[in-house]
Amino acid sequence: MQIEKYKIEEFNQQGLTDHQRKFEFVSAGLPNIDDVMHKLQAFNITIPSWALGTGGTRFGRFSGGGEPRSLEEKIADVGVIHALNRSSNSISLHIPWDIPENASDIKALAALHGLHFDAVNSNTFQDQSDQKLSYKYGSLHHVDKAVRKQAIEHNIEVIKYGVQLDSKALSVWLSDGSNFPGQLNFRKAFQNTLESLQEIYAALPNDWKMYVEYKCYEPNFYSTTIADWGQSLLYTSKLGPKALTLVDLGHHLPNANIEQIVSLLLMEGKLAGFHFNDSKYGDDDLTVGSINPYQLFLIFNELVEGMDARGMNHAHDLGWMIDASHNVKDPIEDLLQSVQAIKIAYAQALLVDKAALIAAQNANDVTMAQEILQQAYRTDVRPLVAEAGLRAGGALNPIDVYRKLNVRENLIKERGLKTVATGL
Ligand code: PSV
Ligand code: MN
Repeated sequence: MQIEKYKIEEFNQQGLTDHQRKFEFVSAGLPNIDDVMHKLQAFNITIPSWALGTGGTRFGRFSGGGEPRSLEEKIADVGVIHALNRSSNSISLHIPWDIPENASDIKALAALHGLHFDAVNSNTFQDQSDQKLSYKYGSLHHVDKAVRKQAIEHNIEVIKYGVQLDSKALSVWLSDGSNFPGQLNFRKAFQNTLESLQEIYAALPNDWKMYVEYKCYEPNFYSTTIADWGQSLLYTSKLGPKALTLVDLGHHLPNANIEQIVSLLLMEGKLAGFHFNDSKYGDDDLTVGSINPYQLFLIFNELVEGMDARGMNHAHDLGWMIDASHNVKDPIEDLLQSVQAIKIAYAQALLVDKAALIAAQNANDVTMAQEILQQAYRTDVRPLVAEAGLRAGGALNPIDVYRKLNVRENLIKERGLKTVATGL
């Protein structure tokens, strides 16, 4: 389903006067408003192909219907999101959940929606029906060289799919680990993984990057071979400049200071980018900003500070992606909320008075440093984000327009209530 531009414009007209009043009020006090607006308009967040269907837990899955049944339909759904927010201009595929049978047709379809392909993701955490050897005891770290070889070949195949789609990065997340003490020799598991990653790294095209994602636990509950940012950084440092550490917000032990991790990875030039989500307990994959929006703001504060220090382009020099699951909400609405939350945190971070913050830090003025951050965080930047969407040709209020156009109802009519399995 494609959303026509004139329909979005019609709805925008209805809320325009009220929006303009709010925008003028907020922007009046901001000396860097033009820069902020420019950056907000340029900022896009990738949608993962596996997030368009309803998620679930091992206890059940409750579909709202109208879910995409094919890669083509997933692209159409991302097209809906992008038409509404003008901030989601790419899609990330997980292989083999989504195999592009005819890459040039798929690219052309994506381009019709103004989309391109971001990182491709390999999957060695599940066995596929046509697979010779099992990943029950791991993949790239496996004690059996033949299993490692199979997993390496899969990653190289994923790169080949990515090349056809003009992707520029391979994202590797390994579930490899152990469930019980004694099951694994940590050193050998590390070395096997490193050697396997080195073979994959050697197959990367020159202009590609390799993202190495870490996760503290699950599905393994005693050890994970790439469990934290330190372990990932060890691999990415040994691999070379094309290898970078990917931060998925839900992959840390409780209360980890993620913003500090982000700051140091950035300082070392080793931050790949993000899988955004939110969580209360573990890898909950909740809507971005739904539980701890202040943490998200603090992360963006470090990003803006650190990227500016390195002269990086905010929009293009890191990978920005959502990795969330939607068990009780409409996936498209949930993704619209996540993108909105990311843009709000980014806008707030752009408002931080950096000179004043540096002065407060140098004077050990702890109270003032906190005040400066909270001044930015407590600014209602929603009119700025709405204005950026409007200027880019999107909706003032994407969820409102999505509902008024009955998009989900139309998708259910078109695709039925039948559900498809999404990768979980
Ligand atoms: C693992 O929990 C993860 O965060 C990885 O990024 C996977 O690719 C994705 O979720 C989907 O399972
Ligand atoms: Mn992830």
